[in-house]
Amino acid sequence: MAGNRTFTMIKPDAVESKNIGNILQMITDAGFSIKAMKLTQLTVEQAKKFYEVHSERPFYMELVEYMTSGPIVAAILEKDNAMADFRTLIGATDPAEAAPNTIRAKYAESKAKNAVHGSDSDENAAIECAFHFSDAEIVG
Ligand code: IDP
Ligand code: MG
Repeated sequence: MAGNRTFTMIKPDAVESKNIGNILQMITDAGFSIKAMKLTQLTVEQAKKFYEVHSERPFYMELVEYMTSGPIVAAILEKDNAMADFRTLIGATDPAEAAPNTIRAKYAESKAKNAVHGSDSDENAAIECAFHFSDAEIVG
């Protein structure tokens, strides 16, 4: 494998604002290879399960409602140091605090509607890739 893998979603706000292409361009320009990708819409059950770690947080139901409100693009990305480098590329959760030229600084609307997801550990990356893709859907 050329590097290791992380998982991303282009979230409903960024799909709605027609930034799928701009965000994929930033991702590939930063050296990530796309190993799997699909346009899909999460069910409430899927979103609740995906974000289960946040189930005690006050914003949990708002997050589930938002993540199921429209289509998303789910993808598996590969690069050396993929998880950490992708977190750097996306920037802080709140776009007001995200470094300039990060995906969230450029395309996120708010701390809730923040354009993209990125896995926060290699262990979670593997879980999240498997949550959305079968081995047969991963190329190479
Ligand atoms: P991350 O996406 O940068 O890892 P997390 O703290 O894991 O941030 O939160 C998961 C997602 O929950 C965020 O990306 C954002 O969409 C949403 N979220 C986080 N904090 C808040 C909040 O204070 N209000 C509403 N939504 C939030
Ligand atoms: Mg997180």
